[in-house]
Amino acid sequence: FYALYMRSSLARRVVTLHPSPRVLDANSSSPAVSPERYWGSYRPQVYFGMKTRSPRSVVTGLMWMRQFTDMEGNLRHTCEQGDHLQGYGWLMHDGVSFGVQEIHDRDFTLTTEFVKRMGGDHGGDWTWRITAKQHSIASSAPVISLMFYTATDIQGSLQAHVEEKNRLSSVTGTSEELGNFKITFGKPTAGEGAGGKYARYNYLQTRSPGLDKLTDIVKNSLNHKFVFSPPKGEKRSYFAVDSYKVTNHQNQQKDPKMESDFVLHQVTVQTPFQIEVLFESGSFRERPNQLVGSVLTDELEKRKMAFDEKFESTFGLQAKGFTSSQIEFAKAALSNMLGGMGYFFGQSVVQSVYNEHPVLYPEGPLFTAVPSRSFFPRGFLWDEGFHQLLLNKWDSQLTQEVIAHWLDLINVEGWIPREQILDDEARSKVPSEFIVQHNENANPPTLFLALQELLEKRDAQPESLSSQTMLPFLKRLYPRLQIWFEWFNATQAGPIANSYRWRGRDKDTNLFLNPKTLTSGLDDYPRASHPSADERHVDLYCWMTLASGIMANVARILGEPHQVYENTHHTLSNNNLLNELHWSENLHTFSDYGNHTQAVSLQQEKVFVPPGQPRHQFPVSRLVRSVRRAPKLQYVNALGYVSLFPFLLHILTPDSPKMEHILRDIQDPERLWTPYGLRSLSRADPLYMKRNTEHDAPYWRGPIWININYLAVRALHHYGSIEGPYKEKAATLYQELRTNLINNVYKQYLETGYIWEQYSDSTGRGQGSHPFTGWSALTVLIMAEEY
Ligand code: 6A9
Repeated sequence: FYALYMRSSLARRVVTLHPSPRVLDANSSSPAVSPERYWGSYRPQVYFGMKTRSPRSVVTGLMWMRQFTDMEGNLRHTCEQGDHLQGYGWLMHDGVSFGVQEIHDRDFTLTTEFVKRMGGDHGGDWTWRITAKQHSIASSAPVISLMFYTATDIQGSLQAHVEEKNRLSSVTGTSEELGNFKITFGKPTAGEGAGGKYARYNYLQTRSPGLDKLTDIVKNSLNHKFVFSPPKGEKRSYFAVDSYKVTNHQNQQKDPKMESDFVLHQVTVQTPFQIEVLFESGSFRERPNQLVGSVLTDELEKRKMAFDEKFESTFGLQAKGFTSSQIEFAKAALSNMLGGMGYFFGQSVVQSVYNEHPVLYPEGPLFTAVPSRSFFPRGFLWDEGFHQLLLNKWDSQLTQEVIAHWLDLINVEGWIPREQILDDEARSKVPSEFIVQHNENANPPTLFLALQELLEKRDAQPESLSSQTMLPFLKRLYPRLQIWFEWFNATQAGPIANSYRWRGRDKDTNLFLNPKTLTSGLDDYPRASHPSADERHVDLYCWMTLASGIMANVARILGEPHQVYENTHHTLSNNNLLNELHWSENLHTFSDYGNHTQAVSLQQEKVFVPPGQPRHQFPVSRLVRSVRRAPKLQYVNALGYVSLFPFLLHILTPDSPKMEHILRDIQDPERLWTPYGLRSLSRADPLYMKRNTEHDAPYWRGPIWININYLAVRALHHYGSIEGPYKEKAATLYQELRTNLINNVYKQYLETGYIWEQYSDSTGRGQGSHPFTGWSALTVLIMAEEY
């Protein structure tokens, strides 16, 4: 019995939250405490939508489709690369009160703007303005259907108000978090102050089994029987929402999710046109006027001006002489990180060795930026530290809140799940094998980088509001930081004293050219060919050096005992130890160590599919790894981002002779230097641009990544401004690398309409997921020279 009890209590640990008081009060996101941030564009996964920062928020959103086109299924809703839009994203967004977005569809552009107005007890009002314009007047103006919707998520209710047959003029509703509210749909005009336009109206009122099903519901309700017949134009039938049957009524009663209301207003009209949608909060009683028409225009103008001013005073790009087009690019980069912030609520699926099956993590909120609105619109732990480097410059209060949300997710062991897939919408985007998060797995503790920035800003601006809230914030954060740090120190310890090792490498060594290390964040970057407990990883050693230093600082500020952190930091910062553990005399580079051989390759192998499988009896060929020489314990012969970490995180002393080698590798075009930034893996490396499996293209084996390049520019700036034998060299390289990075990311943006996940080291072209305005947006800081 005792053994059983032990086992089940061990099994529960992974889903037991840390007992220290939460950093965030339970009501910290409520409209009473934080009205300005209640409503927001916190649904980065849709092209345009808003919700509140509350558990099961009522959501609002926009779908659209072009009529009379041969293109089937051009309904747009969630951000999808498959939609092949020519570009979309926020041009301006202050993270709080307004935003301006442009969406370039095939032959027209939608501008989506929102402005909020505070009042009442529920986060106030807001208005949307959608403006549609065709691209070229050479062809006939496209007819577009905009579909504005609102949906509840289990709680709350909505009532549709229909006038003139099919025109939904408004939706009223009530929910726990919003009280009563009303959404009014304006009629399309040819522009502000201009007359009305011929339009057709349709609406849908139904129930939905979940927010992840909204697109399907609309698709299944489309009917082609409606007729668009403008006064002087041709009569044509168009697609519109008609009726949608909730199928299983039995189910509807049992599943509370079937209780969700879904109301959609479709307006079909020819470009150019403009439409406004007004949200009014029931508790906002004394509004001077309605936030529509010229009132809205004036408000928008004011916010735009304030945004421009704050942008210049924060980043100073005009003063630095950037062109107005470059500055617009930088504004878009920042705005997309702000406009890409999401408020997610739900539970991760996690597993420890004590759980036979995956289990559900406790429910909780996460307010976070996301790397990519289309491909991974959810929180990633180490991405977030980079995001906050930029956002902290804009709004330190925001950074504090985000860090608090992440640390409030920590469990009693000190573990934070790396990828936060919290609700059905998030889950619907992830293949099932990637959903479960394992508690042995780390991810670089980049939030310490963000904390470092917060502390520096506090020193620089002691009078600011965020500096004043800093102490109470740090106090509550501290026990969580402690256990987080301890978790890394204990669970990711290496084979010998003061060394560290990433857990969770791929185990099936036969299938991969080099088993991946997703936990390090650098996925397929080459490590020891044969994962083993003998490994030690130089990037993790450096992360721990950084983390221990920040821990010591925070402890000192709080008057807590700091000796242990200081000692760790002192030990790890000792370059002799670093050299002993990680310097490869052979390769003249910092390096991982482990059971390794260079003599590996992928070979075609003919195999017979086992009986019972569909292609039984036919030989199929697949790639398997062949090892020509047995591995042995040695330094891993790879040169790339991992080798640079002692430099990237400023652990090398400025007079270290290793600097010489590092700077040489950096500036060598045969190794890391390209005209577009530093490549992730040396061109001379045996695994340079090698696939890991048949289906797994090189990722961190050559392409240029902006987060690490940001660290590289920052390190060159650092070593270029402190005394040492390499000062001048570093300063020169700083200028060149900075220029190359800015020019390329900017050029690709102009050419493609997007900021990208990574850039080709041979052509500079953007590649991978897009838009990717997570860490690639750090280009703004590189422009501003804010490190
Ligand atoms: C898998 C695909 C529709 C990979 O930016 C997030 C992470 C980084 O943290 C990491 O360092 N990216 C980098 O190597 C993207 C990870 C995406 C995983 C999504 C499911 C969905 O298919």
